[in-house]
Amino acid sequence: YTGNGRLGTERFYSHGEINQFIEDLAEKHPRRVFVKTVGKSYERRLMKTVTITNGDGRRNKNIIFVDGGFHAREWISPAAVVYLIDELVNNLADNADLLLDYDWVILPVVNPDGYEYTQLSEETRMWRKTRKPSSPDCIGTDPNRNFDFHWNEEGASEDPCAQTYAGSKAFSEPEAVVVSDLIHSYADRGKMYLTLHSFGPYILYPWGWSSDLPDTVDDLHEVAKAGFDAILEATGTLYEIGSSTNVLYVAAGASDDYAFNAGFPISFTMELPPGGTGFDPPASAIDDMVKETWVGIAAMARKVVQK
Ligand code: ING
Ligand code: ZN
Repeated sequence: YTGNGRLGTERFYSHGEINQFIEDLAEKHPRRVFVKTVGKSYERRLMKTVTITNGDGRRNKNIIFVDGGFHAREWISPAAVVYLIDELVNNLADNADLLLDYDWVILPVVNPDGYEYTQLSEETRMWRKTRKPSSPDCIGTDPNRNFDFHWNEEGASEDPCAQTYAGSKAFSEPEAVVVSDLIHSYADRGKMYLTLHSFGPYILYPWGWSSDLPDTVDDLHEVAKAGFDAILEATGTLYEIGSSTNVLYVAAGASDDYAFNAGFPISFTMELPPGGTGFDPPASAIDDMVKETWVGIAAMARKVVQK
């Protein structure tokens, strides 16, 4: 990475490189791009958000919040977030409508300790959880089971060695607290929460904690369908849409349920398509995958801003 505020799609980047990328963008576009350190991971990595605006200086616009990298091995997620940042900042001409009444707040890597751990070796490549010891014998909590909404009721494990360990209590993980604090600080003007995972392809909406559907399921479905249609037309990839529980499995304590309950009227987990053995698409697949993902996200955001 050359430090010029552009990150290509030819390889996966480290958490440090992604942080440097957003810092460089803020330096290059001081009226449009703002970086804030919002917390630290268990291993003390700095967690930074980048806020992207159109530079008109208007305050308190609506918010679209996007995060990636909850799960360590899902590398395509931070890659898609990096591409989204690049599009919004460096292609304002095509995306002006998405920034007119909206600012975008983005946390590219929620679980940087896990993400860095999976980059160490072949043996650690499939790590999912955080890296804080969970018992004398095991490490890590599933950050997407650690949120304080119906925490640990269904589809989470109480075994500290399990992949879906919910944690010793809700918000036992500093990384989940960082996301929760952001959700609350933007809830009053937050219009869409979007968290990128792999692998699907699915666009999932609440609830994950129960098979019940929210009262506003038609609104959720309409926005998801806009992403589905745009991706199908662009590449032919067929996403599946529905509530997490009904499409996938019941899982309480996930971030999308939490954001939705906190006031974000649209809240999705987008699970990008598989690659390689599932979680490990080769670097040569990044470019097509992140462009396809952006087509879907832009279409969903367009539906939201037009409402
Ligand atoms: N899948 C998500 C998981 O955390 C999910 C699916 C999201 C379930 C939201 C419930 C609510 O298990 C992956 N691949 O991480
Ligand atoms: Zn995941």
